[in-house]
Amino acid sequence: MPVTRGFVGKRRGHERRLPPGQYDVGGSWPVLTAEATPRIAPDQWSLTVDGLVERPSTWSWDEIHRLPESTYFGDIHCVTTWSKFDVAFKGVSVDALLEAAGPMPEAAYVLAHSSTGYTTNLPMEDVVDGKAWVVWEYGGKPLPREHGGPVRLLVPHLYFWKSAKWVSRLELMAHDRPGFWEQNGYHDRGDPWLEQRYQGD
Ligand SMILES: Nc1nc2c(c(=O)[nH]1)N[C@H]1C(S)=C(S)[C@@H](COP(=O)(O)O)O[C@H]1N2
Ligand SMILES: [Mo]
Repeated sequence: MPVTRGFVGKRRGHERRLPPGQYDVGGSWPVLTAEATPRIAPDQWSLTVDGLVERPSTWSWDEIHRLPESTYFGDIHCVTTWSKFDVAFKGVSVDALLEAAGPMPEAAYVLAHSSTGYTTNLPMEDVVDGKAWVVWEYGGKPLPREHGGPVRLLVPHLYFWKSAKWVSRLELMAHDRPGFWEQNGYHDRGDPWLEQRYQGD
């Protein structure tokens, strides 16, 4: 029956897009913050890439805007089970920052720091080759403060707790060091397709 086949095909497409245990949150964008939302003026903001790099580097708001612009259009997935389809972010790729800073061969992990004290850890493989961004625009508008504005990290292929809001530093390290949620029971890597929500998943 062609009609049944079409229906099944559509459902399969949707399921392919939604990682296991997730639902489509639709038009809203929930705010999830474990701390008070800071007010950071763009001219007070800066981002440093240091640790195991040849050239420790810091960019001001103006300086980071001079790097080649890069965009993400796609989906995001929160460990609290909402997923949001077709979001558009603009900023720079983490690759561009690393190219300037020159990671040393021993650099195997990154600890992303927020100016609020929040941290989250990532293997280098998860932030290179066009998989991670530092972003300041959402849907063509400045990134809202409650969502990490002026600038947040964006690692959309992992659960959203890896996308540190109000990002201020990327520290390259030889050894893995758990961040805030990873110390509090969340999975070390957080791949939504493997449902890596909590330690032991
Ligand atoms: N600095 C900082 N970044 C953070 C958090 C936080 O509490 N502080 N929460 C994380 C978590 S658990 C999630 S799910 C996402 C939520 O991002 P949103 O509020 O923009 O949806 O931000 C992540 N980044
Ligand atoms: Mo979260």
